[in-house]
Amino acid sequence: MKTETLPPKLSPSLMCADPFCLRETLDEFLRCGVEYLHLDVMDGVFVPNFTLGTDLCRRIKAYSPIPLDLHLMIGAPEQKLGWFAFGAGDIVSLHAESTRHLQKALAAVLERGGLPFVALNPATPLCFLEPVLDDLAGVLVMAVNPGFAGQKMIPSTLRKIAAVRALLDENGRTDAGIEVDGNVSPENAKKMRRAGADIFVAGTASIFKPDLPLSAGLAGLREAVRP
Ligand code: S6P
Ligand code: MG
Repeated sequence: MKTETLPPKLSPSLMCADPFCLRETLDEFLRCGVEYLHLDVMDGVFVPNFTLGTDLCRRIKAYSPIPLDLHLMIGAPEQKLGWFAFGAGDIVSLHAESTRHLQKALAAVLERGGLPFVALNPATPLCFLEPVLDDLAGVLVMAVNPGFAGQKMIPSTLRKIAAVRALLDENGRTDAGIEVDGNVSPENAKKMRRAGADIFVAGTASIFKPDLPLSAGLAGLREAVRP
């Protein structure tokens, strides 16, 4: 099995950031060279929480040159893509469980220059990926049930990452990325990297910790996933 082929990238989760310091936080992420900004959008129906809204996502897109990593945890996302500001090079993750029109939704992201990723909840099997292997730019493997920060990694996640990597590689999609979200501590990230993940969502398990400078948290996570 081919793993660790794509370079590792970090995607800090802004739902974990202090909203009163958002500008300073975004500036610091730029200085630290993070590759993506992970924006969690929840609608209170697909997942039991509300987080970042469309206006805030638009303001962040307008302010920061860092590519977005939009994680849409909303019902029928294909009807709502127009509400979001994204463009060339931005990841847009759509949950396979959230739409009856996954292929159509992925195609709509690609049409706007975005990178369409398919997100899978922990209990969602890989067979959901098979019909859309040609339509996706990557897969977002959830290591926790989405809705909240600060949860524990579900151990089967590591097997799932490896299985997704194998499925992609066997189908000629060595170019497609694997992002992992939820409890990406430096210790877990090392194992996730070995299993084949290449984009790591940084939340409370790694960089948003009391008394830890963001730069130190990012450096620790980067070291953990170093090729
Ligand atoms: C959770 C959401 C995530 C969290 C992130 C938090 O539903 O999709 O992106 O913000 O997982 O990270 P941590 O390190 O607190 O688990
Ligand atoms: Mg997320």
